[in-house]
Amino acid sequence: MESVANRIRLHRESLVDLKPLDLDPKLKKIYGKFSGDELLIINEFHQSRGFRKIHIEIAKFGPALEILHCVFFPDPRFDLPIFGVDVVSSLDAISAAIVDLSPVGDALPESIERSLSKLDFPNFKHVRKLPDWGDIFSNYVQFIRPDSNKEVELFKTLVDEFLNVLISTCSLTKQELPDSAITIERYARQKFYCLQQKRNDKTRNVLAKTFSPHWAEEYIDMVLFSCPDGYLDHSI
Ligand code: BLA
Repeated sequence: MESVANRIRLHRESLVDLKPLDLDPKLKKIYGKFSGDELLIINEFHQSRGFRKIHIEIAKFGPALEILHCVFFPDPRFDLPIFGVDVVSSLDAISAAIVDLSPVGDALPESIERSLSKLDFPNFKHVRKLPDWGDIFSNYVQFIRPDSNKEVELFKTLVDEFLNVLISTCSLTKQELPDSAITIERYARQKFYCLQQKRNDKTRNVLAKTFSPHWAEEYIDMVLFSCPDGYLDHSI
C-alpha cells in the first residue's frame, strides 16, 4: 500500500500551490479496537491549483485488511475529471484494485480522452464487474483482482500514467469563474459522484463494524465524500 501511496505523493508534490488542508487533527490519525484487533486510519488532505481536495488514506483493520483510498477532487472552476484509486488487500492478497479518471460532464475533457486512448492497457486476467452505482466511472476505468506481482506492478504503472495525464492537463487548463454555469454544473456532477460512492456498502460495512454505524455514516459523508453545499459561494 505504501508503495502506491508514495507514488501518488510524488505526483502530488509536483502540483502548483500545494498546501495541507486545515482539518480536524483528530481525523489525521484515527485509532480503534475491534475484537482485539488494532485499527489505524491515516489521512492526508491537501489542496492545490486545480484541486479542491486531495485525499490519501491508508487504513489498517487488524492484520488481515489494508486499504489505500485516494481521490483528487478537482476545483470545479477547472475542466478536470475526478481521479480515484481504491486498493483493498485482505490477508496479503489484493482483492480489488480500481483506478479511474471519472468525468464531471457528459464526457471526459477532449485532451484527457485523447491521452487515455493512447495508453497501453494491460490484459489483466481477472477484470471485476462494477457495481450498479459504478456508472460514475469512465470507459477507461480499470477494476481488477491482480493475479500476480507482475499485475500489481502493471496496475501501479497505470496509476502513474493516469496521474501524468491529469496533472499535465491541469497545468494547461485555465480556470473559469466560480459562478459560471459550467463551474456550477461540474460541482453538481462531483456531488453526484459522491452520492454514488456513498452507495458502496462494502466501505460502509467495514467502517460500521469497526467503529459504529453512526460513525461510519459521518465519516463517509464528512471525510471520504464531502461535497459541501456552500462550497462555490464561500471557498473560492
Ligand atoms: C470495494 N471497498 C471495497 C471493498 C472494501 C472496501 C472492503 C470490497 C473489496 C472487494 O470486493 O474485494 C472498503 N474502501 C473501503 C474502505 C475505504 C475505502 C473501508 O476506500 C476507506 C476507508 N472506492 C473508493 C473509491 C473508489 C472505490 C475512491 O473509495 C473508486 C475510485 C471503488 N471499492 C470501489 C469499488 C468496489 C470497492 C468499485 C467494489 C464494490 C462492489 O463490488 O460492490
